[in-house]
This record gives sequence, structure tokens and C-alpha cells, in this order.
Amino acid sequence: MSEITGAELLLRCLVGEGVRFVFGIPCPEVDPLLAKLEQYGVRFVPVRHEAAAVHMAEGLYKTTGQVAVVLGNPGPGSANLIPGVITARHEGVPVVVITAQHRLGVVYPSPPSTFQGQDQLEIFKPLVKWSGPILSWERIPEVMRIAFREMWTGRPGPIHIEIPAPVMYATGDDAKVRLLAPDEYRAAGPRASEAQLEEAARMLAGAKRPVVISGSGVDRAGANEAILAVVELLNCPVVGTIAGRSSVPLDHPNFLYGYGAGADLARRECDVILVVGSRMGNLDIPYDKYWGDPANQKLIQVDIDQRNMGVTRPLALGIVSDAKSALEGLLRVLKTERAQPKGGEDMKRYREVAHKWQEERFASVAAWRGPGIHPALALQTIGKVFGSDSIYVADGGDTSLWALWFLPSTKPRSYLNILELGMLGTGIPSAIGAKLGNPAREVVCVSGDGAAGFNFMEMQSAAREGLKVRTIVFAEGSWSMEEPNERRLYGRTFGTEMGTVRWDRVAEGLGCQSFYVDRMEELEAALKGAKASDGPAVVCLKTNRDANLAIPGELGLRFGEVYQGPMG
Ligand SMILES: Cc1ncc(C[n+]2csc(CCOP(=O)(O)OP(=O)(O)O)c2C)c(N)n1
Ligand SMILES: [Mg+2]
Repeated sequence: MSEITGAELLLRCLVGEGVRFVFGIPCPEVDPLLAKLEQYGVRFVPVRHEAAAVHMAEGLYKTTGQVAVVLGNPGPGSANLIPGVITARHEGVPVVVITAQHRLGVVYPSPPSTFQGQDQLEIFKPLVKWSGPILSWERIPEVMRIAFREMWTGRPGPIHIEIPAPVMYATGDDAKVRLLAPDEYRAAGPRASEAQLEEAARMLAGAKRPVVISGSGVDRAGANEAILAVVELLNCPVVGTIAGRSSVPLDHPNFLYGYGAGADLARRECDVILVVGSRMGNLDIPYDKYWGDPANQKLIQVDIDQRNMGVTRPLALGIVSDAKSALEGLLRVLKTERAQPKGGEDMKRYREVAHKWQEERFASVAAWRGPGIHPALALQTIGKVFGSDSIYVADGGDTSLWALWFLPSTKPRSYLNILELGMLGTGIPSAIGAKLGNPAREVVCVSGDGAAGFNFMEMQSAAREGLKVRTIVFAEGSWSMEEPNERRLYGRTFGTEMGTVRWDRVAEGLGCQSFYVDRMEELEAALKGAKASDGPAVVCLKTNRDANLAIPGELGLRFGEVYQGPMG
């Protein structure tokens, strides 16, 4: 017989689920867990703010598929987790959120006299997919199974476990517990039936103008090759969603940007649409004006979650399935039935329209000669220096819109955005999570200066952990994205002026290598310097404020429609 603590038993469950990282701040209530991590090959990454811990878990998951644990101490630490947890819920990011309590017996209910007492279960319940306490050593494996089953059912998301200190410290005989491997208590995700695949193949093969829409679910399911194979077999357009920017290569000859006249035309003219791994949410402007007549368009949707079906566009065929197996099955049936590629004239036309539209919209960027640095040109230079193999993390308002257009095409799972909640400040911690999961790859965070302020302290975490994350702050000194509405309606701005920060100097104090650049001629050298740094590096890049604000009108309008619904 060997006695192990509740914390060690919990850790065995977590390791069995593939957990390799724990993010958080130590406290006595979780010390028995932290003390054992190394023995089980799990790395503890201390943070400067608990919300950042969740964003780190988010960056790790989005780039690797790995689930991590985040910790909150009783009271404030748990409260600080909340913005991160809400973000993870919106993003469909699985995270194990563990909150602690000091003692059993004073919680549920907590008397008003309790120090750091709060009903954390009540607080977290609406924020997560599932929330529950573990109140005895014996039930740890069972409750963890419930939680992980819930986490992986449908669209993934955070789950919350509350473990009071006495349960962490309690000991029991480990011979009495039998831990089950994931496949001993969870079934593999839903799969398309043969009949559904045949029907989808028949619709696509018989279509005159099919279009494929690729969402972030394609990235998450590792279905990137499969979706391209279907697109190439059909020789049809593939439109990437905003969240699915890295799900298909932007430089593929069949790719069309979602915001643009090329994709508009393809969507309007098409007779069959295959949407994979996307809810067709507001970011992807699912409004009638950008589509054809629903009476003549048949929509096939493949999604892991029934709840995402037909939310914004009417459905002809819904397939609740893991994206990879569905697309591979579809490809197999299309090949067996000798489906023929489409002629290519339409594709050529869409590409031409898209190209022309892009050239016209961004003519001001190409023609720009200063003064100072245009964010779009800076992003092109960043792309040139860091290339297509890097992981890019974009954060901020207008800065992230410029990044969406001007950063290069990337590998799968390699473009993180502040979608879908739009939580500013996720960039730096997400980049750290991405770097932990991909130590051999460059991870570049491009951030607005407003966004950077939220979690900039985590650059010190990066320095301490020896993580070569590169953060480039677009420092024009304002909350740019909030300005146009103020100017338009009130003829002046209020509260958008942030004042300047020398991010390079702050970074120096945090133990990072740092660079300051305010002239285009010096930008490439500064970026190369950051790339060559043997620790984390920060580039304080002073962009031109007017240039940052000059998002082309039509693009701005589309982004406005994301919030306000169809206009005009
Ligand atoms: C946490 C949070 N607060 C407020 C907002 C609303 N918001 C969206 S964009 C933006 C401005 C961002 O400024 P910055 O990061 O400097 O980027 P810029 O627009 O200047 O390029 C704000 C305040 C948000 N998305 N998230
Ligand atoms: Mg700004």
C-alpha cells in the first residue's frame, strides 16, 4: 500500500489527459500539487496576472491542441482568472480551471465573516462548460472524468474544478483507485455517416459553382490538408473565415479573402456552399447582401457541435462531425464517384476581381511616403523578416485589422487573433503559450499599444522562463479603433488619447532585449536584431497615427457591420 495525496492523484488524472503545463501563482492550498509537478514531467509557469495564465493556455492549445491547467487561489486569484475564462469560452478553447478554497466547512454556504470567501462555483458556473467541486479524495478521478467528458463534448471549452485545500492534502491508498485512459470513458467525436458523405459529394459534384468556407475548426481538427484536397479536386474557391486565417494558405491559387469583392462575387454566384468548422458568425458577415438568394443556394455545414448548425444561414445538409474525418470521407466518395474539377474560368474571374479590389483599396498604402511608419508597411516588413514559418499573434484594434491583411500566409494553427470575444491583451500571453508549445519556432506578437498595456508584465515571465518571444508594439499612442465614431458624431475625440510609452524601456526593466524604431529605414535592422536576440525581445515601433486610422472605408464599413448588422 502506498499513500498519495489528493493533489498527486489529481495530477495523475491530468497527466493521463495530456496536460504538460500549469499556469498560475502558488498558494498553500495548491502547494501539494505544485510540489509534485516536476516528478510527473509537468512544467509550472508562474504568471503576473491570472487572466494571462488562461491566455497562455489558449496560445498553447491553439497552436498544439494541448490542454493546460490554470490555477486560482481562494478569492482574488480566482476572481482574476475570470476574463481569461470568458475569453476561452468564446474561443472554444479547452482549459482546466482549478480554484482553491482554504477550508472545508466554511464554504457552501460561506458566512459573511469568511476571509477571501466567495462562492466560486456560483461565479464560474455560467462562464464554463461545466463546473463542480471535489470534496473527497476518493472522488477525484470520477469527477475529473465528468469534467473532461464535458470539456470534449461538442465545441471544446473551459471546465472548472474547485478543490478545497483539505482534499489536496488528504492522503489515500493509491491501490484503491483505477485510473481510466481517455478512450476507456469517452467515445471518439461524432463522425459523418456514409449516407451524409454521399449526399454531400453528390451536391458538390453536381454543383455548377461550389464554394468552400474554411473556419478555425479546420485548424483545430487538423483538417487542413483534407480541405485543400477537396478544394483542389473540385477546383473551386476557398474562402477563409477571419478566425480561420491559418486554416488554408492565403497564397493558394483557389484562396479568396472573406472581406473583399472576389469572395462577395463567389458567394453570390455559388449554388452549393460547403462550410467547415465555422458558425458563420458576425465576423464573417453572414448577411444576405453578401450572399446569393438562399432559395438557390444549398449550404452544407460540417461542425463538431450541433449548436453551431444553421445559426446564420439556412441549411440544406448539416453534418455533425469531426472536420478531418468528414473531409477525408468526402474526398474518398468524390474520388470514387469520379467527380470532375470545375472549369476554372469562374475561379480566374474571382481572383481577378479580388486582386483589383485589393489593389484599389490599398492604393493609399502603396503610395504612402511618410512621415514615419505606416502600420501596413511595417507588417509587410515583419513578414519579410520573420517569414511564413513563424507563428503570428495579432492583438489590438486597427493594428490587428492591418495585420489580418498584411502579415504573410502562415502554416496551419499559426495565426492567433483576439477573436472571437475580441479581448484586447491576449496577444503577449498567448504568444508565450504558443512558444512553450513550439520551442523551435519563431513566435511573433504584433500588438496595438492599448492592447499591449494589459499584459505587458508577462514579458518578464517570458524573460524568466527563457522564452524567445518577439513582441512588436505599434506605439502611436491611442485607442485608434475607438476614434472614428467619436470624430464622426462629435467632431472631437475623448479618452482615446493614451499618451506615449517607451515600451522598449519598460521591456528593458523586465529583462528583455529591446529596440526602438520610428523611421522606416531602420525598421528591418531593428526586426532582425529582435530575431537574433537570445531571449525575449520587444520592438517599440512608432507608427504614424493618421496612417493607423486610415483603414480603407469599405473595410471599415464591413467591420462596422460585424457589430451593427447589415448597413446600406
Ligand atoms: C479588454 C477590451 N477592452 C476594450 C475593447 C474595445 N476596443 C476594441 S479595439 C480598441 C482599441 C485598441 O487600441 P490599440 O490596442 O492601441 O490598437 P489600435 O486600434 O490603436 O491599433 C478598444 C478599446 C476590447 N476589445 N477589449
Ligand atoms: Mg493604439
